[in-house]
Amino acid sequence: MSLRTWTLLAVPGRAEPAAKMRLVLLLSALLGASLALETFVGHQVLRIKTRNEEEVRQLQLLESLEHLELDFWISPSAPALPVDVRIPAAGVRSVKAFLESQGIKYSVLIEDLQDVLDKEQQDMAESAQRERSTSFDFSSYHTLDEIYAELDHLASEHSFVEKIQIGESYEKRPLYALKFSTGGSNRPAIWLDAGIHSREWVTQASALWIANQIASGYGSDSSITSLLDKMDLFLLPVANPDGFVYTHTWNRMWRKTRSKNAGSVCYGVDPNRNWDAGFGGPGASSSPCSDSYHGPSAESEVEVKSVADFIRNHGNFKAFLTLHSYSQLLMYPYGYKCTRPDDYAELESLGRAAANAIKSVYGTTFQVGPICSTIYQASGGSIDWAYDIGIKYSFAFELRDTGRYGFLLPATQIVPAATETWMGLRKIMEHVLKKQE
Ligand code: 0X9
Ligand code: ZN
Repeated sequence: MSLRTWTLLAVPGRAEPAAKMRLVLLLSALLGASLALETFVGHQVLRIKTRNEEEVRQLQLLESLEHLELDFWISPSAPALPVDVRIPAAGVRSVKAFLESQGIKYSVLIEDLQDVLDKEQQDMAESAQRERSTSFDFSSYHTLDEIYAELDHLASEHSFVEKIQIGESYEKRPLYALKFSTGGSNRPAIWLDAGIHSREWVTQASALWIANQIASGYGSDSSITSLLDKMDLFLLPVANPDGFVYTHTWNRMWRKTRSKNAGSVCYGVDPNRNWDAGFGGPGASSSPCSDSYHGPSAESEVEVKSVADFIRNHGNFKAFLTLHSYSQLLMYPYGYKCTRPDDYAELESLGRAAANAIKSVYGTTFQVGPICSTIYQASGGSIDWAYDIGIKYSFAFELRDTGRYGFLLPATQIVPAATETWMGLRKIMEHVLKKQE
């Protein structure tokens, strides 16, 4: 039984609506704190600024010490790039003492993670109350069931939008995508996914807003209309549904899939280290307890294999776009190696044009570049796989913010983040269409 059902069942039937709502909120809070959701009281997120290779090495050493249970939101890679790390309450003092003893500079991004999580839960509960009488609220976070219901709703409202199932997760949840197609057979297509890392909630939420934008823009927005007159678009808003449900019910900070690892007590594989592109190379872990565990073999995760099979079977994809958070980056291959792709010049200039389009909305800056030099070397990533099978326009977006809230971006920023991201996506899609003609 889900948390939500629990709280609803627990409400006495004859309570007045206002009192009932207070009870629901209270019970959700109590249940959230005690029976279900893991709490993060006293956890801090630090931003560490390294100044040389030696300091990077110190942090990489820290990252390798699994018993400390540090959660690197941004892993150490090069001196110029920031490192963000969540530290459980018990370790805050000693990690800070270690950094100070080494002369490594840091600041506190989040004082107490649970305060931010409580606010997020409260926002969701309030929006769920508001929504009963109205339509889907794009400016709040939603459960998997709510998102899947909205896919049905979008498909029912627009004749050229269809909900398709491309597979089933490890825990047997359907992998639903929206197919936007105005005709033809097996037209050249664009792929867009979100939420392969389950805790990156702004991505699933943005994907829904973007789906609605595209659905309602056909026939009125010239860019969407000319695109869908020639090409199909496939949008997978929750690429890792098991992980996503887990972030709602047990651990908001869950990133991986939920598959069982043979011979280990730890669950899950990093689905963005599981693609068949430099599999098992640098920037992936062979330890099942690591958040960047690559898994036993490429495509061992059914969520990854389902998408890879779908794209291979279709055979006519021209662009592969994927949404992650956070850091405000727009990246292209490669991540598993640090050499430039053949299409470097075109991808770099298209990336910059997309970043300019993003910036034109609210002034948000996205850095552009290959994965390896922009964030860190990471093998087994999806866009490298897509590029290497011949899908030239392969980009990974890292949405808002740059660390103030990290993965816990307040719901008030969903629509702004989605709006600016859409401008960047649209720039890329227009270019892909132009190259088709
Ligand atoms: O580590 C990752 O997988 C990505 N960063 S995140 O903080 N969202 O986990 C960056 C990797 C680049 N993306 C792809 N290779 N698709
Ligand atoms: Zn991610």
